[in-house]
Amino acid sequence: MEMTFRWYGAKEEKISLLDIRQIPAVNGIVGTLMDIPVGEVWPKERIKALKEEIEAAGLTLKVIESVNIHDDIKIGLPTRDQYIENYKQTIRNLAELGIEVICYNFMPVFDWIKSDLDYKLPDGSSTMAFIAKDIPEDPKEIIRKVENSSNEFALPGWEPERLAQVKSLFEAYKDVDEEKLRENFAYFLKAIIPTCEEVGVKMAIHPDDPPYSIFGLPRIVKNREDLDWVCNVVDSPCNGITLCTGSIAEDPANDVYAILAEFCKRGRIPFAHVRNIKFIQDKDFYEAPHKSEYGSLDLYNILKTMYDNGFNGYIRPDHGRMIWGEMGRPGYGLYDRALGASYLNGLWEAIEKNN
Ligand code: DNO
Repeated sequence: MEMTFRWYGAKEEKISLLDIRQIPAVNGIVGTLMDIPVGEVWPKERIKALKEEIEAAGLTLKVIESVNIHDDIKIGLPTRDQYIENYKQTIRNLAELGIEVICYNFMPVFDWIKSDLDYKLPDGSSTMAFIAKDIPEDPKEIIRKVENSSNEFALPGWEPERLAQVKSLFEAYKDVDEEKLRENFAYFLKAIIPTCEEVGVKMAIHPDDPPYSIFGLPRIVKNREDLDWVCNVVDSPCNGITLCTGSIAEDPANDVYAILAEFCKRGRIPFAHVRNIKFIQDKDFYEAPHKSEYGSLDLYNILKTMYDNGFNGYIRPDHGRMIWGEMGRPGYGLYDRALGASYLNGLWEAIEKNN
């Protein structure tokens, strides 16, 4: 297991690499190039510069999150082949610079959806929440809501340029149902996984967040059966999963422990996002502090299941609350994620020593 921390890049962050270096036992950065438009090739020089900057701070860069997928690929337009070629070139460029894992998602239009980015907890901290009745009917409303509470940071998957086209995007997806989306996903995986095998990179699909349909958009990475489909459609260790405990568990019908056990055992989880959520009622929840007693998930059991089933990939603490007066990108402040990393590291040490 190697503990990592997501970092958006010097121009996009208040958090410095040195801040991260000072979190005990966090050695790796989960990096990105936020400014490269979706669909374009990530230039080698830019990846090299990012890697050098991170290494100069005494950290490593082995995981990228995310290389986003152009909508033409998800919709299945004729232009997809060029975007797929670009994606393959990005994979090659990343591999040349030592990247081992690429986290990505296959969700139409939105990356993740929450109703609240500033949900107040009784201790005065704030967190993100999903409360079904607060999700507006008009998807444009949710964009306005997110923009108003993002503390002026661009949020992953909510880049303003893309969202400006939200109406035409909905139009473009109107004939894409689950079956069609799955077909397009299979086409993409069949095209890129051979390149990953050639250069030694693992793709790691992030589950849908939330793992059920919203705004009538299709969802195809939402439960055990979907993950099984992904792993079988191209049966290769390079075709893996970013197991996000928070996202999978947002549907109470999903048994996150059984899913972790199965796919760790199958060697298909190179990367995990580990966070806790607390159900309020039905599927409504807020993102809780990592420690088990604050949420609905048992983080000890999560890590123990991973350990027992041979997990040896990268982990990151997932979203944290805003605490100690910090203002920043919702979910991605320094302090609560650092607490999360330390807690997860502590659990892991105990599990390891007990075995
Ligand atoms: C949210 C993240 C997601 C994730 C993407 C991967 O905070 O977990 O935005 O990075 O879905 O492509």
